Amino acid sequence: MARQERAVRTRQKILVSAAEVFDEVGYEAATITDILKKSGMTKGALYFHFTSKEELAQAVLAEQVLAMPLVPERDLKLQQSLDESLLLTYLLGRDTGDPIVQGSIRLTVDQGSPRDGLDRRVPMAGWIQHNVELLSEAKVRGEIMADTDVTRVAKLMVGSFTGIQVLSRIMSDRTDMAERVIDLYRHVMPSIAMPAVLVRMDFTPTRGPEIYEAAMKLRGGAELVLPG
Ligand code: XVR
Repeated sequence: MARQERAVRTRQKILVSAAEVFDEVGYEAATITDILKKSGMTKGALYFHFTSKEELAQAVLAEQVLAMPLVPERDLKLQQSLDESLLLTYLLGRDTGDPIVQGSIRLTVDQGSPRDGLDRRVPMAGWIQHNVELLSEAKVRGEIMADTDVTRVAKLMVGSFTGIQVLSRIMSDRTDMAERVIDLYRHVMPSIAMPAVLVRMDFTPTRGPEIYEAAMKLRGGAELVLPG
């Protein structure tokens, strides 16, 4: 295996282990020793890629938006947004979860100590930007009302998703999260979508696994596939 490919795999493995530890115990309580143990890597390998716990956490935060697989393109960009929310919900599920997404989201919402040095704006800014792009495309296509301020709606969606996620984790260990997400879309879409678009939208809350399968198929050849 090429040296560079091996380095990429090692780095990824360390990141996944770090995300798992952050998800289990939170940033403060996590130690490099735990992360090392979980990854099965040598101290040298870890310190070659990351020099501190803070750097590891910041890298996990940076991966959050990237860790989301692309969902299949939909005729309606508003439907695509809903699909993404159901996919993210699926990736946060106890049995279906993605360690990077889960660990990274815990790092984002855990307030931490004021001087822990983590910049939690990185993933949030990424999500807001992503929503601005998707909603702008929806606007160009005439899916949403012309007077809609897409930046404000983008922030509303990211903030609401985060709130629902926290609530659902507390109240039901996220088992009711898909339902909460659908409630959000059922209430926000009528205030931004053109009526003819609204009636075409699918608000079924149980589509997460199906969207995930479709996203994995898409990923197939396109992405960097690591052997072994
Ligand atoms: O932006 C998002 C979607 O487009 C739906 C609106 C999800 C934003 C997720 C934000 C993340 C940070 C904390 O979730 C948290 O709970 C997919």
